[in-house]
Amino acid sequence: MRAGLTAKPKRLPCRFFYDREGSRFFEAICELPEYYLTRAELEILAGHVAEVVTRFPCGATLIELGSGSAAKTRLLIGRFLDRDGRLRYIPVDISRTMLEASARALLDDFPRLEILAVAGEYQEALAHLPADVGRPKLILWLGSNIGNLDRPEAVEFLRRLRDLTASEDRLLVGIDLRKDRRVLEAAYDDAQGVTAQFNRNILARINRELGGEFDLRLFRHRARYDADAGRIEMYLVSEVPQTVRIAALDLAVRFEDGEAIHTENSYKYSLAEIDETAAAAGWRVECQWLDRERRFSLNLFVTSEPRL
Ligand code: AVJ
Repeated sequence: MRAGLTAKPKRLPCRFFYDREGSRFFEAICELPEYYLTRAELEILAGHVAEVVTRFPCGATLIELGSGSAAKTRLLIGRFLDRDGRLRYIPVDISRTMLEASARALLDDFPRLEILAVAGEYQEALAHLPADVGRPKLILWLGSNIGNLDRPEAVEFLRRLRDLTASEDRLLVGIDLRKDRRVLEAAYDDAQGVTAQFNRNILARINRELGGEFDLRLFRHRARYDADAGRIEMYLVSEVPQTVRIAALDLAVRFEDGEAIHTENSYKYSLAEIDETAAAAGWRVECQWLDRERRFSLNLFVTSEPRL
């Protein structure tokens, strides 16, 4: 937080959005009429779970990066359990509270599911996966969570995943597509102001956890689409000149009138960019499905090179 707030221009890492409150706001975003991503991905998944599951023999392990409430994952879990009678599920999420709640809810509904939950950031969590993770593996990276990485970072992370996988494994990645600016900007600046609350929660969290004195009313939510970069950028813009104290950091942060904190990037891909990104990281797009309105893609990646 200190590094970001003393940087020029100011920025905060988007992973800090997801405390208990932030995770709730995000769940609410997923229900918004403007936020088409979740519904589009669910539509695709519902149409193709069987196709995904048939590629795996009995006894597969499901690993999910950024599992959140795991609402969409239920389709896959249900299908695997119907067929195999058992399944090992390893959800990884930065929000411990969300992870615990979703694991409990899943066990209530699927008593034969075996869950090993890992709370942490992706990179860290991957290092903590048990050495005997079952084979074959299906790794899920849904919801366009890839969008928070810049393009070189996305390649680098996909390469790390590739290094963990064998030829019988698969990676199922949900990726939001480039599209009309109006559709994108509405999805990240909804009429009810839920995304604005989600964005401001990062300041509320500094207040709660670090003794910050941010007045949330003095920061405006801003979302803009940079069509060249293919990314939505979110900011919190100071509406007045002000100085904000943060006790635990022993820091006073000065804001000029209209000065912004960059809080999130959400990258969008063309179909060609998906192919290029996969290829650059040692994957091949085995299957690709779009929703009816062609707003979102679900991609089944398989390794393109034999492992050394
Ligand atoms: C969780 C990163 C996929 O970028 O669409 C939603 C986060 N931010 N609305 C996204 C988010 C504002 C979301 N991801």
